[in-house]
Amino acid sequence: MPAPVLESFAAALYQELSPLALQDEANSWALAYYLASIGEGFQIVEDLARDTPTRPGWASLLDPQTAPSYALDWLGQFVGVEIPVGVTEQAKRDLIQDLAGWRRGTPGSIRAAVQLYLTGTKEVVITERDTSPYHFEVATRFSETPVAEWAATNLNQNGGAETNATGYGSMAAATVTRDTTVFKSGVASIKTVTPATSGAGVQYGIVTAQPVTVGKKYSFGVWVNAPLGQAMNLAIDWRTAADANVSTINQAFVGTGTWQYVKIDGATAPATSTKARTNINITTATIVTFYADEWQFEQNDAATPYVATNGATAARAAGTVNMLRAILTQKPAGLQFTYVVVPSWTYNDLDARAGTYDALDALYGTYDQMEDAP
Ligand SMILES: [Ca+2]
Repeated sequence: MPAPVLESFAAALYQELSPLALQDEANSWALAYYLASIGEGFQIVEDLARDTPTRPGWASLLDPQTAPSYALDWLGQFVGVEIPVGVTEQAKRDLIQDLAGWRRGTPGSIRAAVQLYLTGTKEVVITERDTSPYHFEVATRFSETPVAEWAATNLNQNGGAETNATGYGSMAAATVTRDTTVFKSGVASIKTVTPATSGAGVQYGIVTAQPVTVGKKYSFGVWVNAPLGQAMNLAIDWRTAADANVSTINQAFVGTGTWQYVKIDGATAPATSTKARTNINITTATIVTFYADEWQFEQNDAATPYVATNGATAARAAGTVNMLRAILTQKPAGLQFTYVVVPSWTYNDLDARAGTYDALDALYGTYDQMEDAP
């Protein structure tokens, strides 16, 4: 048996006990192994506390660039920096180094906290005193904000089929039932068994309408478990108030033999449409069984993560993953705020949200003036 490699604390202990170690090699290094296990608990303190040729003991722990990663959240407390969830190790080091906590309560610190989760140009617009002196609004762009942070309302009132199959209908004589043996989440999914008819499948929105507004963008996302290689189609079927078809958006996909997420992003509701059906169907003349779960139809530029429904529409507020918490840790005490994700920053886009931006209009005649404002 080889001798164990002793770290500094155990090695020092072994040195102290060397008179007892003469027979250690003949005894499979029993003493060395014993001291190695004792030393393990002390080694972490030894590493931090020991003087080095260039620095005194404990110095590395109190330096945000050299502190071990496990100590960063603790170190942040010395300068009032609350480390947000889910940021990289380097971002944590930089937050502490920048003394972000010393600027807490300022627009700059709120902006920086939000930007940790954005991509691209990471633009953040903060509108102070937007509805009262004690309220402000934080807005970020759709294109730079993770879709999980977007607000969403699932217009499919039975997206998970957790209680029944209400609202789902058959296309081309397929058999549509609720199934509790195969599901993506919860306890059930929607099971469809097709006849050998292309176009057979399942749809939602006949019994329980999914209302739409002309000109607005809608997205359809759903998890489907269909046989490997099966040619499938996803569709949004726009309907008039009298339930006549206006037009249909199709998106082909192929079954994978397991659960896969398929979607149609940002389709605009055409003129005369008042509601939409959402469909999943086969495009071959084959008898097929497939399942669907976490079915979501929403007014959004892109499909966002599932908002669970079970008998009624359900909504998720913007920023519930990370943004709201990030703003909470940085905002001035006593102030309230709203977080929104908006399409873009053209002045017309902002102006269209007149309820929020009336005050802005009064202050700044043009978008450029607003941009240049401090
Ligand atoms: Ca389910």
